Amino acid sequence: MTTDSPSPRVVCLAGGVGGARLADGLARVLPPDRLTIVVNTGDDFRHLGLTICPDLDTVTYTLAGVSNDETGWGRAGESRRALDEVARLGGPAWFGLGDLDLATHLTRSAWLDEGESLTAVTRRLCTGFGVAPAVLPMCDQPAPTLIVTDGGEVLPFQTWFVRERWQPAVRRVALPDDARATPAVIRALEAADVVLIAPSNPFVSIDPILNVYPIRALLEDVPRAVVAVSPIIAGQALKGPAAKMMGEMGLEPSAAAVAAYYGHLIDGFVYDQQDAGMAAEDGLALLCTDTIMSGTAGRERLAREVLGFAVELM
Ligand code: FO1
Repeated sequence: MTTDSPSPRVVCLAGGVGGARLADGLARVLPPDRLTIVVNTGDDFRHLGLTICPDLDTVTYTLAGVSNDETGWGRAGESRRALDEVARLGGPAWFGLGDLDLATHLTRSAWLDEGESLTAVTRRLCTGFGVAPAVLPMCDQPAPTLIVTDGGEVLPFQTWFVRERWQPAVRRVALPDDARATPAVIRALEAADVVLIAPSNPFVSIDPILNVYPIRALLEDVPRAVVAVSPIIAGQALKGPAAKMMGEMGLEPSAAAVAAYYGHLIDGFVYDQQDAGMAAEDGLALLCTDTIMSGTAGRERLAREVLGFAVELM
């Protein structure tokens, strides 16, 4: 951002590793009071008696600089002594919980059990990790994403994603119809100059956020720049099942199809240089650049470019 104009108020909708990395880039270029990250909680589940919030933790750990760079989720320098013992005892060990990560789930679960909201607990955890921007769960109530497979089976998200290694073909994603945004999320969106949709999976990371009433309406109705970054590069997702899901749900796995999927919700679309020349709907502003965030410098570079592009659309 330039020194003579104030930074825009930015809300970033994020889920998964791509979302956390763009959020980290934004945190490096914006003052903390100008950035709010609204995070998907559709992946949350109860496991081993604990409340696990994978996307909130991925964002928190990434912004704190303590995430596992190889997997993108979990902690760097992690050990698995507790999980090995769960396995030895015959307990459910299919979800990879490290010892340090378990400390987060134990603490969160204890505070939730005391009656605190997920928003309040997330704020306390962020303070503990030294994360300054606001990291907000999309809602405080459970809002689980379900996967309806091609065979008609209905699987909880983590069962499909981790236990089944996202192999069962997806017929559709089922989202709850009673999820309500928190006052903190509504306030942030009402005040935002720019809303960025991170390069996260549109169906299982972004749609669960847009599905929370009234988030989609706030993006549609209030005049502000809404810009999405493509999670698809040259027909592939850098990580995860987005491209595979698109094929299974009858969509062409391409950046153009992602732009068309977001449709009139977005004013601008950022896509990778490997897809140079992509065609899009008339009226949609396009930015073609290197969207691969290599290291922290890559995250910061993309964040600056996306913000510069979005500010022009305000
Ligand atoms: N993803 C996996 O593919 N395998 C795992 O064992 C796994 C464990 C895990 C533990 C904590 C956490 O915060 C995230 C974890 N993830 C794991 C990622 C998680 O499933 C996310 O929901 C996905 O990355 C989708 O965003």
